[in-house]
Formats: sequence, structure tokens, C-alpha cells
Amino acid sequence: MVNVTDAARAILARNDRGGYTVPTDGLYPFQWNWDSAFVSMGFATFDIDRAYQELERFIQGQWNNGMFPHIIFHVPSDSYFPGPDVWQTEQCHSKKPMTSGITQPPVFGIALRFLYEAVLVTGRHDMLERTHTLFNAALRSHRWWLKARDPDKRGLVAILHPWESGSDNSPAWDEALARVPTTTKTEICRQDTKHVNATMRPRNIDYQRFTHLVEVYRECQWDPIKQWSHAPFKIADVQMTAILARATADLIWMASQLNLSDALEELFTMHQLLINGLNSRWNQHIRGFVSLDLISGKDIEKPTQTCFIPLIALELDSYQRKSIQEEIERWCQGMVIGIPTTAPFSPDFESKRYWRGPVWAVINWLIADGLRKNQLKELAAIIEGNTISVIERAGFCEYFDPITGEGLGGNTFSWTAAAYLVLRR
Ligand code: 9YW
Repeated sequence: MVNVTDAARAILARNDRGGYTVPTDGLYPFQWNWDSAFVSMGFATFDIDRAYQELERFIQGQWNNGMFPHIIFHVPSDSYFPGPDVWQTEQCHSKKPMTSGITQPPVFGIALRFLYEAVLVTGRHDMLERTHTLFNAALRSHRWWLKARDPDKRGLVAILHPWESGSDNSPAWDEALARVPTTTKTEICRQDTKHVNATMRPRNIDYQRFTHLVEVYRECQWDPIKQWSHAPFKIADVQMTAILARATADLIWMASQLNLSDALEELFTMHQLLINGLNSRWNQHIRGFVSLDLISGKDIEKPTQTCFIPLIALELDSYQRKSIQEEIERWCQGMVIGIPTTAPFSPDFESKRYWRGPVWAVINWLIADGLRKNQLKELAAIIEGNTISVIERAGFCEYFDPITGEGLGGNTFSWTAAAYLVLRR
């Protein structure tokens, strides 16, 4: 029998395109933002140089204004829509590589600390310059987040496109997305449904709205100020804010390790702002944290995994801890594997459709980490154990049906392999 750890490493090797990793063959042929951060942590469990390289190739795509784009198109490929011809972002960065025009969750700072901790264990002294370069890129990107996506200083950063959340068709975005027109000037040539069954993917009408949003921001020439005022979709997202807050805490740790006192002060201020923002989003009824629709002014009370992600950044009080523990256990009742990305008792739940129910290994990784941080170690261990065993049974799939445990979407997925390597340590 093949050793599963070896198989996970083999997936990363197979998806390696020379220093960067594609999420999977065919379906996603470029370097994705948060995928790469998770993947670098997977590499760090056995090859620290390759782990650094992953982040180094990624920052080649950083924009002049500091933004980390969601996709870096290192080499051309026509097997993905929308490609560079649709985004047209050339003026925003120094020519090559081409990139998309939106961002994704800033796991980068979390990964950087993970990698640097691995460096400290090996006692290598030759990684300092490389670490400084990555730290500076991360700091610039955090400054971009605060300036471009929280201009009103709420302590909550906003997404302007569902793709930015990384949970593209989550029910959390339904109401806000329904206000976005379906009209597009671009011909939509979906490639994803050539690789994966359409019933497991976002719907065509979602793609029309996704494309409409791209066109609006392209017309703003990707200027963050214009985008902010023209955005037809604007959500202060607790998942994004929590990842940014945690990454900021990890950069604070990095800055103290590297003796960067100037950066420390700035990072402390940033961190406090985000923690205050997140704390203000606790919702008693949902028993979790809720995002805010900045256009309607309404709280988004949909039970999705985003409600639990703030655990990675916050220290909960005992009431919140108990509520979240009970809520996660309730969501997992009767499931072969948790945690579903939409509560099974919700009318929006679909066990096979992408971010509307299926279990994602990296989401479990984040939530388990947040549970540990909040002294809920037993529940964390159960979630980690279940994630490991579903991967061992079903393979390195993109996501899993919580009711049956079946592996779905693309297979041979890099971040699922990385999650396995990190959780199995
Ligand atoms: C897309 C690569 C990406 C992930 C996202 C996931 C999906 C589709 O695949 O996005 O076209 O960008 O929703 O979180 O980064 O694995």
C-alpha cells in the first residue's frame, strides 16, 4: 500500500510548475493566492527551500500598490476563464507575470511565520535575507488591505467580489450578489464545467454576475478609490478580517524575531483595529460571527463556515466558546464528515455544490487551529482526525460531501495534500 504522506508529497511534486504550484492539473492552471500560502506550509514539512520558493514566486505578482492578486498567470493557458485578456491589469504591476485584478484571503503572513518557525528548528542561518524580502512584501500587502478595503476604519476589511472570499458561491453572498446585474460585455466561456460536473459548481447566473463585477472594476482601471465608490457588491467579511488579523499577529511575531521595531508599532495598531472590528461582529442568534453587507447595511445571518473562522484571531469568552462548540457539534450531527461549509439544517444547504455545504480540508485546518487557540483541543482533534481519515479514504479531492464522505470536484488537489501533511505531522 502506498504511504499516504508520500502520496501527498507526490501530489505537490506533480503540481509543481518550477517553483510554484498549481491548485490542480487542468481545472486551475496558474498560481492561486491562498492556495499557495497553504501549499508552502505543506512543503515546509519536508522541503523548506521549496516552501520559500512558493512564496517568492507568488510575490512576483504583487502590484505596485501592494495588493497580492488572486491569480498569477505565470505562463499562458486557455483552460481557464477569465484569463488575462479579460482582467487587463497590465498598468498595475511591472509587466510580468500577468495577474487577475482582485485578491484572496491573506494567509501569506500565517504561512510566513510557519516557514520561519521551521527555519529556526533547522538552525539554518542562510534564510534571513529571503525572510526579510517576504516580510516586507507581506507588510506592504497588509497596508494595502487597510487602506483600500477599510477606508472608513471600521476594523473590518471588505470584499468587492465573491471570488475574493475564496468561498465563491457561498449562501452568505446570495442576497448581495442578487443585486448585481447579469449583463456582461465579455463572452463567458466557462472552462470549469469541462473538468467537473456542473451540478457541483457555481451556476451560470453566478458566473454572469461574477463577470459583470470584473467589468465594473476593469472600467475603474483597478483604482481602489474608484472601485470602492462604484462597487455594486461590498461586504465587510469576517472570514477575510479574521485571516488578516491572525496574519497580522503572525507578522508581529516575525517583526520581533527580526528586530524590526518600526514595523512592530504599525502592526500593533493594525492588529488592535481588526480585533475590535471582529469582536463587534458576534451574533447571539447565529452563535458565531457575522459579516456586514455595506450596501444594504444588513448583517448576513447565514450559517456558513465564515461564522467560525474568527476563532483563529480572537480569544473568546467562556460563553462564546461554549456556544461555538455546541454549534459546531450541531452542524456535524448525522454527517459522515464535518465541518460542512453551510449548516445542514439551512435551506441553502447543498451537500455537493462547492461552497454551499461540502467540507474543505483547509477550512477544517483553520477552524481546528482556532479551536486549539481557544482551549477547545478535543473538538480540534476530532476535526483534524476526521479530515485526515476522509483524505485517506477518498483521496486528495478538492472538497468532500459531508453526508457521504465522497470526494468531489477536482482531484489531486495541492492544498488538500498540504492540509494532510500539516495535520498528519
Ligand atoms: C476560481 C483554487 C481556487 C480557490 C478558491 C475556490 C476556487 C475558483 O478554486 O476558485 O475560479 O478562482 O473557490 O477558494 O482558491 O483552488
